[in-house]
Amino acid sequence: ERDGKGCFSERLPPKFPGLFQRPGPESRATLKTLNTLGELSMSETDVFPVPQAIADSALINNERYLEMYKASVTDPEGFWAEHGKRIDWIKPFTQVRDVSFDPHDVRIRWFHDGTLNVAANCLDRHLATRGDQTAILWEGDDPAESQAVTYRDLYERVGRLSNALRALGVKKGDRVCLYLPMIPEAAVAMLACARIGAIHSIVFGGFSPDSLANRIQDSECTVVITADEGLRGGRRVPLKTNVDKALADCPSVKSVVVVKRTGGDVPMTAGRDLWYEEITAVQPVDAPAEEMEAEDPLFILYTSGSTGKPKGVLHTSGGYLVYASMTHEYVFDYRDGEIYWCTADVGWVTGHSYIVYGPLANGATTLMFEGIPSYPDASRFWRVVEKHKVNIFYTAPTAIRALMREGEEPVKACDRSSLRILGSVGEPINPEAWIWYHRVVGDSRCPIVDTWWQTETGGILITPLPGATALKPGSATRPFFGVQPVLVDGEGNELSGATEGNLCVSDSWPGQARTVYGDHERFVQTYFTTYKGYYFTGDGCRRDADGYYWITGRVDDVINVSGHRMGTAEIESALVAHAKVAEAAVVGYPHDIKGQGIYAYVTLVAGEKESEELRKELVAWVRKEIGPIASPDVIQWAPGLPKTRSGKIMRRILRKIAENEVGALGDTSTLADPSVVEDLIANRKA
Ligand code: 6R9
Repeated sequence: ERDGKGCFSERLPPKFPGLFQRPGPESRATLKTLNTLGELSMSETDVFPVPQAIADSALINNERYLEMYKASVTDPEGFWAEHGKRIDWIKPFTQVRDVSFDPHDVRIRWFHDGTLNVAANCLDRHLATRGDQTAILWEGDDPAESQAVTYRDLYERVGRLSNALRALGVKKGDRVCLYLPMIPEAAVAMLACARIGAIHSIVFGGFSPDSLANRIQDSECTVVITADEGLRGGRRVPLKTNVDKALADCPSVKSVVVVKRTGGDVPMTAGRDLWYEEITAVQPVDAPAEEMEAEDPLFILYTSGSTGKPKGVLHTSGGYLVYASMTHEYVFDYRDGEIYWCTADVGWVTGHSYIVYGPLANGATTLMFEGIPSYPDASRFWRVVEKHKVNIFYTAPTAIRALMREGEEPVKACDRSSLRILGSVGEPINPEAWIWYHRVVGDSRCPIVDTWWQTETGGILITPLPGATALKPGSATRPFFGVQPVLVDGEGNELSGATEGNLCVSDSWPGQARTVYGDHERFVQTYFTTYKGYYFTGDGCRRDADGYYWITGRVDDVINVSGHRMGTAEIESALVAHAKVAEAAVVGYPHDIKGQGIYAYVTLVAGEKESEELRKELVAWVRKEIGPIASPDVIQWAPGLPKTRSGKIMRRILRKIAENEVGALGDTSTLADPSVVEDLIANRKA
């Protein structure tokens, strides 16, 4: 059984057995009294109250949170009519929302009669007041390299590229693929697309030529913007070479624009490939901004699901920008003049909303980091914090866990007194990592905002607000304004009070994805049919007596490796595409650093021999097919896979074996051949 959707009854166990000690009934017995939302009832050891200094100065305190949250769900029209004004509209909207989650008629429109330009909101409107302020503070892979790009510089760079893209024939609605390293040109390219109304589709530089080709084909991009090579941890990433390989199979692409990053020697195809520096140098800096409707597309971002190929999640302009900018301001309690650093890559949604669009719409200084946390050494993050006096720092639990291993010295060696707020995103943070982040990195001074959201949600949905929310390590705490989380059982019945279930959302918010590019039916099927009337997130979740939400991980066949979403079906297809593989099943298992690791069971075709050499070959094969982020951590040879009599693979059993929970296999009576399981247990890879 691909027991994907709605399999709450077969929910995965906690990702960190023994480590991820979510408060169980025992610790709840220490509670004083049960209370309403906002008034905490836990013992002091479980809760980190809002520091007084932060509560006094923050944009939103708890009273204000409760008031605004109530207004946002009792009168969403009025609430969003007001907050929709936080961005500049060319033609102001008069309509606030038009929403239906009915699977026969899924409709999500926000501010739909308004017009705007997203790039003008991120650039032009700041020129008069903060033209000379740094917009992008770029820190290179090499610690000796950094660059401050002011709002005026950024406006001019975006203008030149907008004109250059128009000269290449790119018009409103065309798709442009970006396959770039973390350099300012990545933000410039996003904003240039937004300025001329082209739809960008960013593909993370860690994806293979094949993955890149599939994404380019699916959205029929006409232009690719890339760099000669990327630079990460001192190593070169062959971006242009990967593009050349991908384009063997992408007839829609007419031009490739290449940024010179390393100066590495890369072949240029005459009539197709152009140097970024050459085509932008000859263009003027002013480029008229296209007037876009609120519901015109802004970007496509591919993400993995439980079945099939990655989906092109589509976000539009008005609602997305309102939501990205509002959450950036409130969740990080962002103040004018602060230095804000999100360590994500622009290849993921976090980079879209919280490196580029949210911060720039708010006129912030956003730090963009090209490198990795471990280069040149394990103190790199903290050296950057010290060097640039970072005030707000937002990263992923996997990075925290990796750095935790290096001890406290690399952190303590650097001055972190500028830090005010810390953030976490991408996967559940285990309390041990949370406490270390809080105590060591933040010197027990800085609130941690554990922000839960998804590519599909466009922005943060469940999160503490620094001045309002007492924190519990491991909990994403409470919903943001306008967000109505609902927990349902396997049949879709809404559960109330302290409980555990499948996490859904019962009403829309402005940042919600509008469709899957080119396949609206798949959008409806994936998110709106499992539980009627709700948006289904694919995550499991617990709600405690204080109304706090604790995300427990995916309930479908998606695994989260170092904060990166991977569909197990994709990895299986890649394995099966190898000539020597007959069958493969992939599951997640708890991994100390990555959160989840990739565990693959592989059945070879008859006559092929299991060997260490072949194991390495298969790992390399998956890296080539999908990219390094999909490399299996474990390959176990499986003479047979556990199947039902009707031939369906029982993944529940495979997960238990991978997790080494072999005592708890559950019901195995439907197995066609029980001896298969005994063999797998006996040959389990540690
Ligand atoms: C923003 C992003 C989404 C999936 C999501 C969930 C997991 C993200 C989390 C979290 C627990 C958090 N996730 N943030 N789980 N606590 N604070 O990561 O988007 O790449 O689409 O992944 O990541 O499982 O469903 P995306």
